[in-house]
Amino acid sequence: MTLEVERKFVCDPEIMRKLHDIGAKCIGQRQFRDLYFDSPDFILTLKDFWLRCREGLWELKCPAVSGTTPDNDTETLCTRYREITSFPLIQSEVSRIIREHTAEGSESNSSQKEQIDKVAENENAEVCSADDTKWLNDLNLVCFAEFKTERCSYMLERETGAVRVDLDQADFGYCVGEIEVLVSEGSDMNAALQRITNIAAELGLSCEKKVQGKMHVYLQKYRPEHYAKLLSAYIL
Ligand code: V4E
Repeated sequence: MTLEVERKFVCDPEIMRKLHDIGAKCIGQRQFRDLYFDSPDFILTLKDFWLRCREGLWELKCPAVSGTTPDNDTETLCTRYREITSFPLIQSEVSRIIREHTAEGSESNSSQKEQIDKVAENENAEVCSADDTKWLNDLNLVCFAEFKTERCSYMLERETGAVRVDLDQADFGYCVGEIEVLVSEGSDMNAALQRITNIAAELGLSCEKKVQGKMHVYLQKYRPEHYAKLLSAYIL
């Protein structure tokens, strides 16, 4: 399983020149549309799970167990998530979370529970395609965020490994940069964090507060109730 470790940063007007100066190679520019899904009472995101469909490809970002309490700037400024991209795995993981939540309360009736179980057991696997919405309906999942991003991606090759930098411009008027390293679960996390810190230093980024992601700004702007719930649960 892959872990995505990343640090977001504020893009200043000089960022492209700085990337060029430190030897970053532009590896492409693309535009994509993201749709994010959750239950109407935010079961997934309140547990820090992010279910997304990007141009027909599904992904579930799950909180990675850090094992340590953030005690330095690197830890605090970086996020890490486990990424699941296999559609059947996403379905079973999402239905497990919803089922567990349902078992804790008594909100669902028996037919809803049956539908959740069907998705969990993946009975629909053969008929599900990326744009199939039946499984979303069965789990009572709705789209809570939809936006387009224009992304310029760069790659930096260092002795310790490659580091990716993405510059994102969202269609609701927010720009953000990300320094990102992908690591396999169980590999040296401190080394990954150090690679990110080194690139941040090369780019002259100061040790500032954690920078808001696109979702943070989107929810604040368009979904204030959802945003408030996540803030009070310390998810954002
Ligand atoms: C994990 C997460 C969300 C899902 C989107 O993640 P993000 O990496 O911000 O988006 P994007 O478009 O860069 O995805 P990629 O192309 O890298 O797959 S939305 C909110 N979160 C949680 C979160 C958080 N709590 N704090 C920060 C700084 N970022 C994300």
